[in-house]
Amino acid sequence: MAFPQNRILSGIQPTGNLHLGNYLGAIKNWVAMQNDYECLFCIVDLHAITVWPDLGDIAQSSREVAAGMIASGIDVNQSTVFIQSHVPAHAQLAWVFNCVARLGWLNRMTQFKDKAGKNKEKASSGLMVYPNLMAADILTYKASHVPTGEDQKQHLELARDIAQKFNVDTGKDVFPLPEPVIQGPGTRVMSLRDGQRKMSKSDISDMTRINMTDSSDVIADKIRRAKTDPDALPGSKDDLAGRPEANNLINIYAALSDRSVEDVIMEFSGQGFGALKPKLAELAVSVLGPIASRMSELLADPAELDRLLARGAEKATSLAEPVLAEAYEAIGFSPRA
Ligand code: AQP
Repeated sequence: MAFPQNRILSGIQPTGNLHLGNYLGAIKNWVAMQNDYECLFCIVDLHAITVWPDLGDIAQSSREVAAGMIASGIDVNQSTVFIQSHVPAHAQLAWVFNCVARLGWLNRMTQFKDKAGKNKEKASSGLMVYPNLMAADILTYKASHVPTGEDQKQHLELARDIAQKFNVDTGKDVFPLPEPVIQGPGTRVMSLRDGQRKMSKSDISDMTRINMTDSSDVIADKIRRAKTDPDALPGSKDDLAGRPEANNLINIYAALSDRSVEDVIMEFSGQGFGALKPKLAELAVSVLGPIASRMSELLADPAELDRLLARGAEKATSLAEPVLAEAYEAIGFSPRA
């Protein structure tokens, strides 16, 4: 059977506040991809429990992620938006992949080492096998492409290794080898308090990130108080080396305004952060303000959001179940009468 040529799967964890990094690094690109690809966007709640027992309100966060996607321009009539746990094939195929992937492969995953930290023995086994579930997310739809930030490149490689090993071991060409779609500028948004750390939902300090639901005043305040350095803004990209906070603010400006970093550097060259910050705040409010208002309208009707997500899950299930059945058959499981 021919594999889909233009199918994208991407996901986002319902682990807390959606932020500017999620918007610029993922959602904004997804909106743009809708016309070129058949898109499946998954709210990966099964991944969110790998940090057990710090669970939070997963159901509410899932609705917020759905609202954030729709408010940003994901069209649920064109793309499939759904919650991972609503489509059992993800977990079922992940089990198969737990048996396909070798422990040595998982031991090389740098994200596990980062997330587990020094206390590896206390990390959940789910955190260790998380990349197998990610492989299942992708391969259960035979996705041809996966939008991939730097931090997920290694996991996509692993998904390809799993697909290949499954096909070779069973002698059946069940899974494609998905390709990365590397994203443009703004891919990596850093913390407003430390330009060397990623802006993150789970950072304990809210001042490190701009949440997609922040009010205009809060956005302006966070940008005003963002960490900077004492020098004037440089005249070339090379001069941003060793200046992570300046680099971050200029990158954010460029990504929000759809301009090149060089162009933004030209505009602010020789000026202080006092010139950049108010303009950046104004820009961020002009982009995120309408999204935040639409999100709050959507969140005011949770039943309607749940209905949209159920429809997405139905569509996703109809694609995933035949692939799971094909994989089971290739393994040689007894067919269900
Ligand atoms: N700071 C970021 N810059 C650019 N892109 C980012 N993404 C996340 N943070 C940034 C992208 O958003 C998508 C969804 O990410 P995720 O929620 O599945 O997990 P994450 O990458 O682990 O995001 P967080 O915010 O750091 O979550 P927590 O704190 O729960 O671990 C992905 O495409 C990701 O690249």
